[in-house]
Amino acid sequence: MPRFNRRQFLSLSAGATGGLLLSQCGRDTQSVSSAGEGASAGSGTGAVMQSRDGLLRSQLVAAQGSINLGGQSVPVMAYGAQIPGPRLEAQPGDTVQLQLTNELGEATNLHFHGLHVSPAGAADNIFLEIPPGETHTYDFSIPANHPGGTFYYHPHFHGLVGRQVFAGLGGIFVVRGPLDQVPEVQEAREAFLFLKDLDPENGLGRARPMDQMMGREGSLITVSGQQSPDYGVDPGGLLRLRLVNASAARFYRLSLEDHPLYLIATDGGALTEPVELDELLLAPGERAEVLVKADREPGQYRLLNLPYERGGMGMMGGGMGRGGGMGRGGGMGGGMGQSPSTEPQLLATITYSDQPTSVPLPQQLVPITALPEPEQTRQFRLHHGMRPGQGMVFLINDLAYGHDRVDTTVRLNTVEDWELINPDPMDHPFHVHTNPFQVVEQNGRPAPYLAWKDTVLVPAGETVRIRTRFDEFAGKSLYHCHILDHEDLGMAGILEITA
Ligand SMILES: [Cu+2]
Repeated sequence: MPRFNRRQFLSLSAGATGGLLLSQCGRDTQSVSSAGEGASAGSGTGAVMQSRDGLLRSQLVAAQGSINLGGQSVPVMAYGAQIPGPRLEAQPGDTVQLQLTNELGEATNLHFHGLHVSPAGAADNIFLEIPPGETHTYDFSIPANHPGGTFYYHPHFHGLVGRQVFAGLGGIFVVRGPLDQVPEVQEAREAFLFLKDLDPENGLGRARPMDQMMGREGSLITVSGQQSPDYGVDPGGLLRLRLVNASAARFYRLSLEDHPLYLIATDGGALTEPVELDELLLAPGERAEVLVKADREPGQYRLLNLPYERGGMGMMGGGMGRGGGMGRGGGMGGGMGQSPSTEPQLLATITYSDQPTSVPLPQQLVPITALPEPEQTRQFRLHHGMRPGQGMVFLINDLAYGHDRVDTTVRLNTVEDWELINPDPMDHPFHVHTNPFQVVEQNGRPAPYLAWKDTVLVPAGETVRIRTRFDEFAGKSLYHCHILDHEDLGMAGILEITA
């Protein structure tokens, strides 16, 4: 007897309501509908492209346009004329053939953020340049032992990364895996929350000096292309939120009214068991999956973005860290940084349905093995400065990014510890391509649980130690700050993995 499959139904309804759509009528005056304002099913909003018979074959067009959001026309760049771009879904072992056509009027390329695939050739090669008007086909294999998880594709052409991501380019890349087979997780409703701020005034403009210092933030926050969307949950049931911080610089400190969040996956996939949290901080580039247990009074609850102070420039060159007079969350602004919102912001609502069910929280998820002791330890200092003739620069170990310079050479199949040291008065989220890592300790405190990450927040004045194995793929790769204006201004280094 066919069994009613709630997840299938939900993916259809999410497809009908998710995503902002740039319509194709007219070239420069593309009229656009936000999905929440009546885009109809089948219009292409919230498109999902899934692999079939081991092959994910798809096309993406990157183009400029505008969307109508909250009564305002917002200039954007988008994949497939929608924000977020189409969701790509594959399985471990699949081949990906993705044709990217660049209609942006400037160079671009693609990065498959978090995927453990080759950094070379036609794979996750961020050194490729796709000139305007040209098409390139990405073609790579996802290893058969690749973990499942919520990954993220976005442009990565150095110098334009912040601008293009800020303008709206990005999408979710899901690899299905063992976490999807955990019975309680399977029973949960599934929702994708692509957190992206947009800027009606300067969405496609040049970065202003303040934007360069702190990274660009837009005043309009969208969740999967909508403003404060609503997600349903059945009383007694579970809701699985797959969260992606797709913003170029904005942080999200998430909290759900009257409900804890049960963390079940981080950037690189499943945890061993759920971790109960009151709130969850997601820096740019980070992803997480949480379960919400609908065991409160039926009603509507707000998913909030709580205030968070990520530092600022302080007195130029003053180098004041936390506690050095620039209180965090103490109501003082960040010096020359952006003054953070002091009020919680509404991101979404979660509403109980009238169809009670009973799904317990899972006890066990997918086991994680700790990496062995490192063969080598390196240090990376993340900081900024002024350079004559260049102005503001962002540096790693005193060097700004050099396209022709290899900064760090490692050997394939070795384990290393990297000490990420942030003497700056502002936070820097650190991202490494190609191989995930485990956080070992933060400021000398051991990490509270084992987890796979590819982006880790290094708060102002703190040190974070990560451990990684350079596994399977040789070639040139990258590490960098995921405040993307910092990356474009130099806070990036080339990693060469030698066989
Ligand atoms: Cu940074």
